[in-house]
Amino acid sequence: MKKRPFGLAVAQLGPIDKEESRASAVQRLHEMMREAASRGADMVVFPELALTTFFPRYWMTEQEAQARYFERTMPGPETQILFDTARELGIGFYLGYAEISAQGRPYNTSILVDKNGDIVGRYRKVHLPGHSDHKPTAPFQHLEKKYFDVGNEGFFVWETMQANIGMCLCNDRRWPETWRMLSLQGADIVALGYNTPSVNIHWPEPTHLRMLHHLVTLQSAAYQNCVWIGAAAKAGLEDGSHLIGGSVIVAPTGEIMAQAQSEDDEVIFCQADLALGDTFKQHVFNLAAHRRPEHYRLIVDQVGAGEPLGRAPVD
Ligand code: ING
Repeated sequence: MKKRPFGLAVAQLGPIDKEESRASAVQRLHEMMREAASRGADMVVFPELALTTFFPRYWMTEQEAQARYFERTMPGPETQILFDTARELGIGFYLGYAEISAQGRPYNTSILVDKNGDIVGRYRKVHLPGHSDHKPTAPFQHLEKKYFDVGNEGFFVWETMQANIGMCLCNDRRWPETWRMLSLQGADIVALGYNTPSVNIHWPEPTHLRMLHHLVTLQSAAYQNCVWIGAAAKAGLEDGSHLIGGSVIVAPTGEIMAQAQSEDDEVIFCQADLALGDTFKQHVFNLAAHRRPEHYRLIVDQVGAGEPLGRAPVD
């Protein structure tokens, strides 16, 4: 199988303090973009909501949130340097941020930028976790359902930088439907950023399960969909609330090829061969040869779990 080399980097961010400026956060991203390029990366994956602290942990009005934590233009004055540097160094990037759309709607968004510094794709988060009501007794909030609309554009794969690249965001990775939508479009690579609190505010879930579920989700998704995955955390203790690290690069075999060791700013890198996924796509996960959508109707037609449909055989 002819090799298809692709330098994949993931830039994990440590905490962004509530008072930290966008310019300061962008400077950290900029330094990691330079390091990724120096290690031969064709693309670097940045976290979800990478320009500010993870503000859905705070109760405020939508107006306050939008004034303080959202971007109305991309690139904007503070983020332009990332686009200029992408062009200067010939490296693409994935960036997560809070978007106010041209129609004035709020989304948890990521963009895919090519080596010319041009935005080739945009994704608006579909699976919004958490709640929209105030939970005053909780140690922190998780108000993505309050501050963001459900993404209105769906899941796509873009052909760019000699690869088919798909995007998702954080909670999306927990839903198999996300990955199948991307593998059905021939994805070679899926980029995603995440902010995953280590403490569950809904029940006393052992914290070690956060990392287990994060890794097992990505490793099975990579294998079952024959994709390389670059997953970038915003990590560490942000304003007293802990976010897991565990940024990883996962191969289509399901093997972890690189993993962050810290909960700070850290670049990980893998000289990937996109052809590794091709072998699995042609054999064990040849979708055209093996899938039987006529037996999967419930997956699309039904939202929540219903009653068992099994009946005794009649013949
Ligand atoms: N954060 C978390 C995530 O899905 C979460 C929220 C954690 C939901 C653990 C369920 C279980 O990783 C975001 N931003 O989606």
